Amino acid sequence: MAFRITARRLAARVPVTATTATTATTASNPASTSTRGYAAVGVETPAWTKSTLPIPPVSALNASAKPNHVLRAAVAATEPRNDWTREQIAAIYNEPLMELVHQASTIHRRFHNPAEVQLCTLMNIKTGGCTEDCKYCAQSTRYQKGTGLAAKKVESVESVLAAARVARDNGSTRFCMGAAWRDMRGRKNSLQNIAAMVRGVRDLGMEACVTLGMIDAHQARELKEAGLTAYNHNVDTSREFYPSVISTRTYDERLQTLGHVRDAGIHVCSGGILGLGEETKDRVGLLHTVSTLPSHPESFPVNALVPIPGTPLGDRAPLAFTEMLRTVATARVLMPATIVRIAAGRKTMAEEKQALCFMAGANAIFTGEKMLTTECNGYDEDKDMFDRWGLEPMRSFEKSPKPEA
Ligand code: SAM
Ligand code: DTB
Ligand code: SF4
Repeated sequence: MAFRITARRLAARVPVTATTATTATTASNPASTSTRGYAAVGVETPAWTKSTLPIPPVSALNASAKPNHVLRAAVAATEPRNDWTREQIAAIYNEPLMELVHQASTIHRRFHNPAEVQLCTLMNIKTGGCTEDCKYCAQSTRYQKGTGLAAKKVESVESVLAAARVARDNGSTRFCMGAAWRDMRGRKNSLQNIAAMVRGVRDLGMEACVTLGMIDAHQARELKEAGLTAYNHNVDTSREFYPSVISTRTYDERLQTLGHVRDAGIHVCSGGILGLGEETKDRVGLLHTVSTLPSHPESFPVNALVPIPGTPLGDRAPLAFTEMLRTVATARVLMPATIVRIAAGRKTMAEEKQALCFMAGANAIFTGEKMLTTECNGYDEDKDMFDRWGLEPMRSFEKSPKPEA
């Protein structure tokens, strides 16, 4: 099924004029029930416009509905800033949730087209056998006995490009290739193969992203030369909580890789994973790390833990959705120009919850058959959801221009 512009989407695009809004709110004037604006677009006048109840002025708003001063200043900002303090971030994160979502939505509409959501498809190009010990991950050899996941060889360039073509034909504009590696040391041949995959994906007119573990400055430059659009490397959580999740590489090593990616001129995709047993202060810490980088990541993925039986976090209870929503909304406020991506955990998220995330500023998803080892929301399921909510796929390179030749 192809993405299509439905009648409802077209109707939604016809703006209700200022005249309509004014006449609808002038209760003492009989002309206030004018149907001009609605009639003009062939839509029946909504009942609320016929109300004769007085509408209070903005100054009469309940004090609790007004955002705190940190959020108010953030809403008024005209460009991204990276001098946030943890206290400021906590003040935003802990704002009454409806107010936070409303303000995040306001910022979202200033920096992005709120109807557009980027579609990205993931492919696991090297499954399992990873030497790291990330406690959430299905692909670590440490938990292989419990997970039963067998390590596989690297996929061929041809099979990767065949999958990218399917993704493109289903509306995805970004293709992300993930490998279960700690780093790229001693993988010269693999890097050349991956460069060929990147070139092939770019030739299909798609943005290319890879996530291969740690890379050095030289490897980053090679990937840039191949035309790589973005590199995904998550800091995952706060600096303080990180050691209770991963012991085989440090937080600073992750930041070093992000520095190499940025220095090579590749877009940084770096986010986190929620529901690991962290506290609010750790989600605030995660947001602090990324929003105070020298420049904000172009993309911030928010993963909700998918508990994998056999891993140390395999039986963790799910995180409250409101924490996910707060994280998305706070990210939108702190990093207004960044693409905020709902990543792992969407498969079990009701459509209405996803819609709240889009409202709060999320504007990218992974779509297709699979994430890396777990299920993803399929193409058709997402197309139907987009139709129901008046969303449309973001065009390629609209937010991330094609790197120079
Ligand atoms: N090996 C590479 C690395 O660690 O950078 C790339 C792949 S790794 C799977 C990418 C990210 O996926 C992790 O940093 C984590 O945020 C997320 N992730 C992995 N397993 C997950 C799970 N079970 N639930 C939710 N997110 C997960
Ligand atoms: C990201 O932040 N999330 C994606 C992508 N970047 C590579 C990976 C999610 C993995 C979910 C668990 C799995 O499928 O194994
Ligand atoms: Fe390896 Fe990445 Fe999984 Fe960690 S998250 S075990 S580095 S594949």
